[in-house]
Amino acid sequence: MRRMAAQVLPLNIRKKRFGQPVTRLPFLYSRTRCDNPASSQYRPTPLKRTFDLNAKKSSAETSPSRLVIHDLAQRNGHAEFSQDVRAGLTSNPRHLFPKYLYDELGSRLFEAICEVDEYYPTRAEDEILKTHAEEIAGCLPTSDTLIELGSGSAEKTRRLIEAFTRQRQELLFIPVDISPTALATSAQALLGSYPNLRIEAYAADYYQALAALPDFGPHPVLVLFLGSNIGNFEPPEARRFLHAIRRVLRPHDVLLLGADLKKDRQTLEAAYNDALGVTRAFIVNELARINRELDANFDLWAFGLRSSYNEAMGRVEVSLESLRAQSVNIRALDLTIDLAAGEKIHVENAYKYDLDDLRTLGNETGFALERTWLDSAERFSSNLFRVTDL
Ligand code: AVJ
Repeated sequence: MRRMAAQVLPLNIRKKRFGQPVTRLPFLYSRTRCDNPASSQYRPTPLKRTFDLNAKKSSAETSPSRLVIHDLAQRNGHAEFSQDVRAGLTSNPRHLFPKYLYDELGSRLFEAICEVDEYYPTRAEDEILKTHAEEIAGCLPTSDTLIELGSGSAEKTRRLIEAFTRQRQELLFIPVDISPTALATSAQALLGSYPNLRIEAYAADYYQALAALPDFGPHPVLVLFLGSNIGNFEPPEARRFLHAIRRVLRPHDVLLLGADLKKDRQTLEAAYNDALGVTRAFIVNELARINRELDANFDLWAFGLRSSYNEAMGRVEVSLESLRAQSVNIRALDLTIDLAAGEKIHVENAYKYDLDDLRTLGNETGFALERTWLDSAERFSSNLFRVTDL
């Protein structure tokens, strides 16, 4: 495919969050087009409620902006979703993909998960970053660029942004997330907090974003892959992904990888099956998304959440279980599926690591594990990897 041309559009954002007053902030929104004529028909429908693409010219168009959002997630997004849902629901055993959990509501539900008592990883990682941010920033004294893959709300990242901006004049933050609305919301909040921050955001899946990143400039960059997002990858896929990160890095660049640690079954299963049911809502939301976007009729009450730790595989397996025999129509796919009572749809794995696993993963992908920090309860790890020869 030919190089993509970025089109920068003026835009006003009107966000209504949880009934709060409407705020408006002009910024640059770059809808990246490719030269494929089919793509010009593409309308960024999921953004309609948040972005007004027909907004009158705003001052953001003429004044230099501190925020650019490249929206690559829209391209072919619908076709890919349809194909993945068809393939997953017709295979045996049935499955769905975790990346589709993160629509606008799904991203918010994940943030809610981070607040429940049982889900400890976010708090544990935040404790590490809070305690060691200065030290981490000190590992790259001349770096002025932070790249975050799967940034979400970027709340924990504030610890590092603060340490970096304390130690230097200006910082470029390059967040990548599958959810354009999560990006827009977090970017606005960050720009409001840090006057010497610039943001160049990518709404994209990880590989798309790695291929589209701008030139890094002369100074080292720090790539963040936090929250144990690595846990969603099957081990070969985790290696492929770290290798893909490694290939965009230069010898002086650094990777900080957050990984949840192997631990007792009870703690792990509770973390993925909270008593309030927030995790269930988060997972069932993928069925709601299929109902909405593919004109399906999943009965959301007819599914239970099953999260169990497979110790031999070192992963928490998260599935939905059909609570009765039922058939579901997915009209946009012209597909009917018959689910038996007790039949499961696998939605995600959350792999857990130990320090040997992490060292090995680095060695196999062109990284050397230089330092690991743990939270005080030793549940979670933040790992600093230096680039080595491939
Ligand atoms: C966002 C992939 C890190 O696996 O812990 C949380 C997703 N799923 N509860 C995780 C998730 C159910 C989360 N990651």
